[in-house]
Amino acid sequence: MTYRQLKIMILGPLTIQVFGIVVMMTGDVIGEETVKQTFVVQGLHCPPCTNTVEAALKRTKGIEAVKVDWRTKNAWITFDESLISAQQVAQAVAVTPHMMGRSMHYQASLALKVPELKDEAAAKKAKTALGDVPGVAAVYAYPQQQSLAVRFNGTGKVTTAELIAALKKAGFEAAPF
Ligand SMILES: [Cu+2]
Repeated sequence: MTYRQLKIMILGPLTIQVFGIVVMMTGDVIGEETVKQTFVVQGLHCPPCTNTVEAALKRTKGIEAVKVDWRTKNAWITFDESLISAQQVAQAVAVTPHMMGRSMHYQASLALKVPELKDEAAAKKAKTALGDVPGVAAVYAYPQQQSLAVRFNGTGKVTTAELIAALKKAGFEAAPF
């Protein structure tokens, strides 16, 4: 056996082991449940408000990227749902101090795409299905855009997957917007 072969024999398993530890250590950070979702933000009073909300969310554990768009009032947020749920993301927006002072508040609703949401009857059915999920405060349906927005209350950890499952039970296929 040459020295080279010996080195491979010893270092091979060692490398795998070290790599295994690295994977274990970074598992929390990388996560397997990273999702990018659209929230509709209310309370944006002027363009700098988008920076206020972005800065607060960037400091929040589990949120990896965020872009708040002044024109559409949409926030595109990338987060790891094994660390922070959609409801908790909305809560993080709600507790962000408003740049105009305490009389104003930011609020975020999760947008979902529901292709079968074509008329008022379907909208009513979908709203009822989601309204029954604890943690959901209100549901707004937009049949023309085949989408809906979910507003959460202050306590709970409802995930997007749970909302999609509740819609599926009611006969709707839904996906993050
Ligand atoms: Cu502002």
